[in-house]
Amino acid sequence: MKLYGYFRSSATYRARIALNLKDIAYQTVVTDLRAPVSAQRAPQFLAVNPEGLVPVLVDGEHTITQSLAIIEYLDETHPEPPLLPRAPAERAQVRALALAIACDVHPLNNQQVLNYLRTPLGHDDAAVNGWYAHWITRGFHALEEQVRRRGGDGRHMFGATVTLADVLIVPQMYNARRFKVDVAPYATLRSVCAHLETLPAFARAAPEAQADAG
Ligand SMILES: N[C@@H](CCC(=O)N[C@@H](CS)C(=O)NCC(=O)O)C(=O)O
Repeated sequence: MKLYGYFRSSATYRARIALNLKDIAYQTVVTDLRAPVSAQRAPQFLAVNPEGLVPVLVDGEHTITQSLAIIEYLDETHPEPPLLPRAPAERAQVRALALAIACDVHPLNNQQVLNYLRTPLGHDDAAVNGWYAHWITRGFHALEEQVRRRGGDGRHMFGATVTLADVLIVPQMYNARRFKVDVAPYATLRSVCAHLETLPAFARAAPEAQADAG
């Protein structure tokens, strides 16, 4: 398999974690998102994904965009270890935690949105950083409450094994720290991430462990 991605892209980080959890060998196609390279807007990349976003997974004749679609594809084609519980109500709970990150936090803070706030909307770095922190804080506040109420094991977002929700929280926590958002109030989320980051599948997927890190 081939994964188009960038070391610091948190959506790519999710896909790397899932590939590692499933013990699937893959080759990275480095897609440097930084200006002036902006490889995601090059015609060769747009031919692969017209959205101009990473990650993209290529598995034989299949080209799959969107990190959640990629992760569910991997979970369906490589069922062990499962990333979703068996019971429908529990699957829904795990998906809800993951979607709270993937739909309600991350899209507001991705690079193209931050760039648009700067140009053409004219916001300065302080305003853009405030925007970034606002959406993470809102999302983390709700997630902390949901995970805490459920009285989990303090090592996972849901239950006592790694799920899709865990695959999503670690890259989002990385983003929060990278942008110096105060994560002190989210003791449960921090404890979950501290445990998950020690697992080899997560550690090998970390941005600083990638060949293109720098
Ligand atoms: N919903 C998409 C989001 C993908 C996304 O936002 N990717 C970012 C990196 S984390 C990207 O490619 N940004 C390039 C840009 O904004 O120009 C997914 O989950 O795959």
